[in-house]
Amino acid sequence: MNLSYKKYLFGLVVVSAVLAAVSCSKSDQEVTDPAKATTEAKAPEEKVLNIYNWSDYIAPDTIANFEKETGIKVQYDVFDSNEILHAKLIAKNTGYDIVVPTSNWAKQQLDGGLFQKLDKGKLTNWKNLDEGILKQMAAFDPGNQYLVDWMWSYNTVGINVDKVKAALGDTPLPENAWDLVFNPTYTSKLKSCGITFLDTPTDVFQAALHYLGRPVYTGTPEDYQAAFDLLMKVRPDIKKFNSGGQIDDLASGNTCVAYGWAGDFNLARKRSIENKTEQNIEALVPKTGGILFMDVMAIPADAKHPDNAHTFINYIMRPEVTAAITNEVTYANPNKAATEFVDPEIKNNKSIYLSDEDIAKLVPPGVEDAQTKRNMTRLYTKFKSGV
Ligand code: N2P
Repeated sequence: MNLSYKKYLFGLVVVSAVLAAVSCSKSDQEVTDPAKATTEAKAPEEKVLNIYNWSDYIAPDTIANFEKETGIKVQYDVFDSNEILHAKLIAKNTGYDIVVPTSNWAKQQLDGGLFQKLDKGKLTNWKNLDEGILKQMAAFDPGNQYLVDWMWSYNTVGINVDKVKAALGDTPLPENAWDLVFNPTYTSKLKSCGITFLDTPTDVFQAALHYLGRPVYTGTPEDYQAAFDLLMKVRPDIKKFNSGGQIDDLASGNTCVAYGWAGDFNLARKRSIENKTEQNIEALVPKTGGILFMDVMAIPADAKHPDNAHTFINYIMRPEVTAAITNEVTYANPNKAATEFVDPEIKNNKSIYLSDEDIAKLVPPGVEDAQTKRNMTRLYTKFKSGV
């Protein structure tokens, strides 16, 4: 073998070793850091993330910890109605990178092309999610391609136990908790200590339809008319329509009965204890079932920071991060790995983490079409004005 051939062979070995090292480090990168691999092709995103979520729905350090860890600056805005979020989404250019609609709205938005598909390769914590919840979500997000649950709960009746007992006098609490907001025998007595309803057509009609034993999401115009007639009977007894404000109204003793979200009723209970207002608040679990909902994270189609959005969603799917939110806001999360980090008091609260029997009774998430939603809004406006 002459020297130059030896040199040539040596060169070949060096070149292939370098090539192997390069291709190995590239494939390592693809496996461990897919986000980097995809961003390589485009200009890196500015370190900004705009989030639009429900009020009272996050732990005090969730955002601060994320910012510290990633250097991404978060603008976090809140709403308390799906109608408000929906109006922004259909007008486009919301400026948001993550929004959190409820299941019965998300499907319509998804079908309308308002969201972008998740890049599951970037969501390495996906494995922590509860299979049962993913299956429920597949009913409105086939294949779980667009949405990740933030928290879940159910619509029900919340009461201030002592005030309600006092207002009812000799009349015992009803077997069916829904009677407290839909049966004039009870509402006429409870109006003295203050009844509030959520201020949103969909949730109000869902409950009225459920109380009447009619289809909650797929009713005919005749079903909605019957629900309207029922609502009008209790209308004179309703003090106030508000959604986000129910927590403080209950915690301060301003109201004694509310139709709303179980999670918020438990939060009102917690807030009353923290603020020492001594109101005994309870989320009731109706015998005929509550109405299950999921509030889901989605990335708008025109989001400017989708990579940062994925980083945030993946962060939320960490067991400790989502458990801290549950511990703060008393809503159940969709993360099976998080349960061990949830405070025992919350884990054992049967109106937050429902028994299997009570879960089976919940009305599963569904979707009303746009026409039905318009009809509800028309009837709801009449109901609210009371004429
Ligand atoms: C949280 C409100 C949850 C909203 N405070 C229900 N979709």
